[in-house]
Amino acid sequence: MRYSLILLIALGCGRSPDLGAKPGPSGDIGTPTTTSPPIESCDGLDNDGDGSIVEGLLNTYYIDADGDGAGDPTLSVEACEQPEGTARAGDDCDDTDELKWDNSPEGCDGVDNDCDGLVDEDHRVGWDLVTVHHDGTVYNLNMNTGVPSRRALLFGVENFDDINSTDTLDANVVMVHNLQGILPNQIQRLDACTGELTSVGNVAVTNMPGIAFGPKQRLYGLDNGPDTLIEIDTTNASSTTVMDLGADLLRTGMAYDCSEEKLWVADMENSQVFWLDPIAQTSGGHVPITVPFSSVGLEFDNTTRTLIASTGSELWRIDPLTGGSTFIVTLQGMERVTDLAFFPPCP
Ligand SMILES: [Ca+2]
Ligand SMILES: [Ca+2]
Ligand SMILES: [Ca+2]
Ligand SMILES: [Ca+2]
Repeated sequence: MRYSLILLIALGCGRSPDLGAKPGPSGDIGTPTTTSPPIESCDGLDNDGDGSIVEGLLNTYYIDADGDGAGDPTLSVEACEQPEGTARAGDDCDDTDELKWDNSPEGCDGVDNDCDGLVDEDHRVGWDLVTVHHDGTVYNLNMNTGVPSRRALLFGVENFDDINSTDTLDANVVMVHNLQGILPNQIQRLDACTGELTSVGNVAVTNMPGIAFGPKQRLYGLDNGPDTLIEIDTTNASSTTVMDLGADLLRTGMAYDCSEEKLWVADMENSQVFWLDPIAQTSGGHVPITVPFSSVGLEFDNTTRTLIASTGSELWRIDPLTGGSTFIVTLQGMERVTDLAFFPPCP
């Protein structure tokens, strides 16, 4: 018995609670001891002592000579930090031109911004060909079938019957010109998706058979009384004379070629098209056309660099350089389409 008691004391009472585990440096049980190697940093020193100063830390940067934020893919440097005059990506298809880089949006500026060989080709691609009609409806016009589809019903002004010209600058700036009514030669702002018209003011002209946004996003109109081009203030419809047209005009349409910065005029009475440069105040390019107009709507199609004209009941395409005119389609159920413009699609 005496020996058994000694054994029980040895097994049950002499045991240390930490038997078999060595405390780590922090005092935690079971935590192994570790030592981090020195980390190489971009400080010009060989931090990890392997004989190399900056291994694994260099980035590639591309020379950006034209400062457009896109680098020349053929000229790169390796550095820890981005040097001045470089870009992170080598995606500049022309590092001598700050208006060009890979996949740049193709702005209408006469420049091939994305270097694909085509100038301003995407300008207004996907937009709808629209007429703001005297029956109080905004229609999309299908150029393949000639079938109009209702886009919006006009509201906000009393008289839609003499709407005769329309143009759009972007999704939020659309101007409509009303020939007569309570306020003749009224300029209205149109919400092109809801159809709401808001009056801007009355232009002090004899008669205005065409408006178009031109260079520097300014709104221009034709005054067929004195036969002049005028500039219209889009906030209050006040106007100033820009230049004489040098032709006796009556029924006309006007449209803007933003690549060449020219306003094109289709002149029904004299069966011709010609261009106006409102900045240089010059005109030219008069060529005869054979389009059977009864009224004139006009828009410029940048993709084909041709004019699209409505005669009242048909759509025609005009090569403005030669005057060559081709029939496109009959507008189904429509007889007095007097205005054409590309509008952005509605959401
Ligand atoms: Ca560049
Ligand atoms: Ca560039
Ligand atoms: Ca292009
Ligand atoms: Ca362009």
